Amino acid sequence: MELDDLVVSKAIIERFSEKLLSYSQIDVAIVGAGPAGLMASYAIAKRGLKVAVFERRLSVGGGMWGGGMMFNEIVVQEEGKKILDELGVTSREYKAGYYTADSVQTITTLASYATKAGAQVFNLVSVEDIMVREERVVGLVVNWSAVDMAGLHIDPLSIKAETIIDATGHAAELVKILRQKLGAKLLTETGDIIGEKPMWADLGEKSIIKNTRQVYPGVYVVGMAANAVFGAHRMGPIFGGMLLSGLKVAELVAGNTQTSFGP
Ligand code: 48F
Repeated sequence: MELDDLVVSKAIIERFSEKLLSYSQIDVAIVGAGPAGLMASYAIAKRGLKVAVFERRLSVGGGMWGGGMMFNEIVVQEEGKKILDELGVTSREYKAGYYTADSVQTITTLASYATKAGAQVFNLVSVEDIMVREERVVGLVVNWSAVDMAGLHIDPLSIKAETIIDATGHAAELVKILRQKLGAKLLTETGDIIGEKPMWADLGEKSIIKNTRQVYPGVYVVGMAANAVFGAHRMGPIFGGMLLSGLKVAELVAGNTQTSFGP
């Protein structure tokens, strides 16, 4: 059979358009495909909700690829190791209570589980705004990252979602937009973004579960964004908290119904 270049192009255009249309109105929209966003998308998809992840970069995985200072190993504690075991990621004990794993294997496994469970990742897409109705966030405003990078004056498109999750890491970009554009009073102690505290792995990891919660009607925070918004410590290249935070937000938005791990 002779391959037709035009068929290849049309296949891509049609199939991508189908995906985008199908995910233009969804149950849950996650901003950021770092470890927390990916874990959340997997656990939410497993619970049967329609979920998409919008990721600015070409690749998923956020800050996990580079481990610590470009040494591509991550550390997890006991609770994190349990999740890695369930996902089938190889880990090794370093000292009692500390385990290491290859960051590339961890991300690729997480991404594989998430997408096979039905989470749809839209990479190369930046979330630049929120869509609101009265006092509730009802969707996201998205554009190609390339448009932003090139400084082109091109209007975005909108995605409607019942629930939005800010998984943008240290920057907590979505919640920042909420504050700046809507002047929204957040469900934090001060009503504002409290801001991330310096490195303290133990406290950072412990507080992230408590901080993974609703921050405004329809909007949740997960991963490092949760600690940044609620004013807790950063934790550096220990990643158990990111995975646990992803599972927690899935329980909050989709109920505690997941029975097992698996694609
Ligand atoms: O930064 P990131 O990995 O966040 P995370 O999942 O994990 C934090 C750790 O990597 C590390 C740490 C570990 O202990 O402290 O920092 O909480 O992933 C965030 C992702 O969100 C994307 C960004 O490119 C990255 O892949 N992102 C950020 N802002 C936007 C966005 C945006 N406006 N639109 C789309 N994607």
